[in-house]
Amino acid sequence: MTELNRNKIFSNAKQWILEAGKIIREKINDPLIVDTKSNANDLVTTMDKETEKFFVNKIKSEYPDHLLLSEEGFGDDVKSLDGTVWIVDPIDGTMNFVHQKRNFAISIGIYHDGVGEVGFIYNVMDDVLYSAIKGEGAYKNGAKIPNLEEHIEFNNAIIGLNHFWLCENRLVDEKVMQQLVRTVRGTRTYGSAALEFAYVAEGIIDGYLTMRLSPWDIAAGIIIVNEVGGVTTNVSGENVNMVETNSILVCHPSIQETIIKDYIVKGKK
Ligand code: 2AM
Ligand code: CA
Ligand code: CA
Ligand code: CA
Repeated sequence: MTELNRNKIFSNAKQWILEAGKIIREKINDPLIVDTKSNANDLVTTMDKETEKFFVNKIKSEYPDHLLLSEEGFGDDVKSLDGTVWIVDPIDGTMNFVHQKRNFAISIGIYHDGVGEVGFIYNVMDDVLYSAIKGEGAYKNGAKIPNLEEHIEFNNAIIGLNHFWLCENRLVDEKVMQQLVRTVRGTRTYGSAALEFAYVAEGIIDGYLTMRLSPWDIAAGIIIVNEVGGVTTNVSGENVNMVETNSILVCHPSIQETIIKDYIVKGKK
């Protein structure tokens, strides 16, 4: 991708994401139709679908040869990252959107031949836009986010994770994960994977651990976190596959090995 193309894509995507966010804010108190997907707590609303269609229309009219991988099914059937692919989550944190009317984000990651080139995570209600262009650093509302600290101690870390790790589960012995929770300084559950990535990039949490995410949950976050020196793998330490679901560990590099070896591998079922 040439620098000229990339900069144009960045400015278009930025304009569209801000526009979509403004529409959501204006309609935040309008009546919603809430449906469920894979289970009773897996929600989708008219706003998720309308916002996704907004991006499909913008992207397809400006870039007819680009592909779109998106959650609600209005994009393309994307099987590989050949060419330019926009990976879009119109509302990440739909449960927060429905129950809290805040703490949700629009996430867009733009990949060219498998390489993450441009990423945006937009905290819609707070009007905070995280962005990155590969190799050019990460930004929060236009201000450069500093690189992660050189070294952190695991005992001083704040880790994002949800209760599923602490309940009986198929992946890891919950007793071992309870030990992780007791060892670190604190844990947080924000309910938006994209925002958890943004918070790792900002350094306000030091890691985020989750069992199963889709490409649209992580596509932008990986690009943004990478720019400040954070690392993303699955929970076994392997590279993520951007056209499949993955477990995810995104964190400061100095705690990655501890989390994988002393907890995930040790507690593996
Ligand atoms: P979503 O709101 O776009 O569905 C919630 O803990 C986080 O996990 C959100 O980022 C949510 O994205 C994501 N997630 C991924 N798969 C999910 C599922 N099946 N049900 C609920 N949330 C899911
Ligand atoms: Ca969803
Ligand atoms: Ca999501
Ligand atoms: Ca979503």
